[in-house]
Amino acid sequence: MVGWTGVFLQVDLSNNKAIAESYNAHLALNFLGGRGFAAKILWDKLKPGIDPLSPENKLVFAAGPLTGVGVPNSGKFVVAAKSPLTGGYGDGNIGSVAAVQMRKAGYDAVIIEGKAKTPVILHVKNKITEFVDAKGLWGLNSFETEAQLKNIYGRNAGIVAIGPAGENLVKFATVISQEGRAGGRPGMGAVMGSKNLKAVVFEGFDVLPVAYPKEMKELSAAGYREVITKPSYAFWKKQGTMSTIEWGQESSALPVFNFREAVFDKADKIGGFAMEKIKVANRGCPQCNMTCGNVVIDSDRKESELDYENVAMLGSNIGLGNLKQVAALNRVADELGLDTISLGNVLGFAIEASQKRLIVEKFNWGKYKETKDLINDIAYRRGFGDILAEGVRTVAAKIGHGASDWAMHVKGLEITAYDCHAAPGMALVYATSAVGAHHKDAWVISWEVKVKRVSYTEEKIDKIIEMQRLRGGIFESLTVCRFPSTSLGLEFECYTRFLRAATGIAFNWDGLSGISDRIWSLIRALWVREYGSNWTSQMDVPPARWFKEPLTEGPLKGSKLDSARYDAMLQKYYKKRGWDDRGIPRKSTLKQLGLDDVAKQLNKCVKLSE
Ligand code: PTT
Ligand code: SF4
Repeated sequence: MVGWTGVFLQVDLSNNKAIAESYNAHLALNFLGGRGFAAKILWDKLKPGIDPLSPENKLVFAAGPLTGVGVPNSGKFVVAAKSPLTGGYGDGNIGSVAAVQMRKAGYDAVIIEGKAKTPVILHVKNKITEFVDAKGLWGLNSFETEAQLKNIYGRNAGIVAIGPAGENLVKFATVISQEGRAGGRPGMGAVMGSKNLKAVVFEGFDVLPVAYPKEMKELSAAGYREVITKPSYAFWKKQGTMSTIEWGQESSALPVFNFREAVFDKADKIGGFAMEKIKVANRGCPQCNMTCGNVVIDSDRKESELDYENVAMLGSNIGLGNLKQVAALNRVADELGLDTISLGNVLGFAIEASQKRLIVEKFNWGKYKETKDLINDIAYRRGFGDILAEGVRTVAAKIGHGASDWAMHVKGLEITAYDCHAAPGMALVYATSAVGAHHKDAWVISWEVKVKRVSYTEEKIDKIIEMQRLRGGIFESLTVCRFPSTSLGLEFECYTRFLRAATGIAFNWDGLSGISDRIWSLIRALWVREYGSNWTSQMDVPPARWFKEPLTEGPLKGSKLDSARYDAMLQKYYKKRGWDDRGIPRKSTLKQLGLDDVAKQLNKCVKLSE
């Protein structure tokens, strides 16, 4: 087997044990890497029904056959576990030198279980794994932690760390690297914290073996060259994802006032062009010449790295129209290790609840200082912040009075920054994403606004499935950044050529989509195994707000989703996926995907349809 290291590192923090374990080619060929490996590992090794914050949960860092071999934008890996926020499968994709170094240390994945007695750093240096005392680092923010670890292990060490939010088990704490890379929205930082694991440091010195080294070098060089020649490259380098603010405003798709509206009167103040005026540098993942992280100087005169999601969720969604202040909130979230998307949601929810006088605390739209204080309260679990740290699903259930209607989440994971009052396709994307509401698997909305926007057509469902195959399955498992392909138009065939040079195997679209479908249904099986008889098709329905409360502003004023048409679209989606009317994979589908054992096991939790 060439192209994969063929080895996982199994770590038990309770007993300070680390064992390298070989895996077979069957696993690589059927699950590829990254998300595919994470899902298979969790299916095989995770005991169903465990508390996600208990030592029994498994935290998986998994890379793919293209990670670190020189392919453009391939310095990424997946971090996965059972999510404390959703109770189902959780993962995120993070760009970091750590991804490259983990592979060079000889591992395609590291699987961490147990709980250290006192805070530790896991240090993986080729074949040697150390458990290093981290008492002196516990309590530091993620930037300080990484800086101290770089002083010890050197500038080339790959580091992923948590901040105080992860230590305090905030359910949407994320994992941070390189002062602005963040991954694992569904609480992967809290899972690290629950294990007393402050950081993982990777150092690797192996040359990664590939099947055709010369071809790989040439293809990679050509890939980098091609990216630069793409027509939108120059603009991308200026704005990265930030131009989506202007697009969102024009398209009535911005999240505004807790997703109540979709246009923001101060959009131009927080958009891509406003950002350009305060931008000082580009930053990014390793092995990338697109470097989409926009570094700006914030209102605290510190550097902050901006992407669309951060700005929309900490800007328009909470009514804040001052970009430097938005950047300062973003910087604080990075330091504390809070996911900015879920954070923007809980903040918006808290402000709305306060305005509706459902809580005694006083919060207001667009107030920088009080919002910053509340963010700190969430990370340190003080006062009302302690309740918000549980995520909007739980807070809404506590508050009652119909608050669940405007708690903007799917399956407990807060919605990312696209309003769907007038975008049924995107609503279906959120509802059926692998981890809860996330756009990563299928950003269909930019296509949707161009084609019969407020329609519930079969064409939309097909487009979503095609996108989920490419992004949610293939790119997440390879593991490479999707932006060269989805934002600049690098052809899909490049990836089959990279894969052949890495592994010697001639994968094509059909083969790769088959793998992707296998991973997709396996992840669904993981969810169903956790929820058992509580699983219903209601799990795949977006928040009631979009169905009940039409937009009151902007060109699409009056728009809202239609419940009956949405349900019909969802059922058609299930059918195309080979799932039954509850959204559970059929026995025949699992068998056809080579998941016979999964079918047998799952049938013990819920009766599977034939
Ligand atoms: C991702 C989610 C996103 S998606 C953003 S901005 W985006 C937010 N970024 C955060 C941040 O920053 N700080 C913070 N404290 N929390 C944050 N939460 C949010 O996390 C990121 C890029 C981006 S920027 C996107 S779309 C693409 N996502 C990819 C993906 O998912 N898969 C893939 N194969 N390639 C991708 N390329 C792009 O990567 P989650 P990163 Mg992230 C400051 O992890 O959990 O999936 O949430 O990885 O290295 O930071 O790159 O407009
Ligand atoms: Fe990372 Fe952005 Fe480059 Fe993708 S385009 S690899 S997210 S820096």
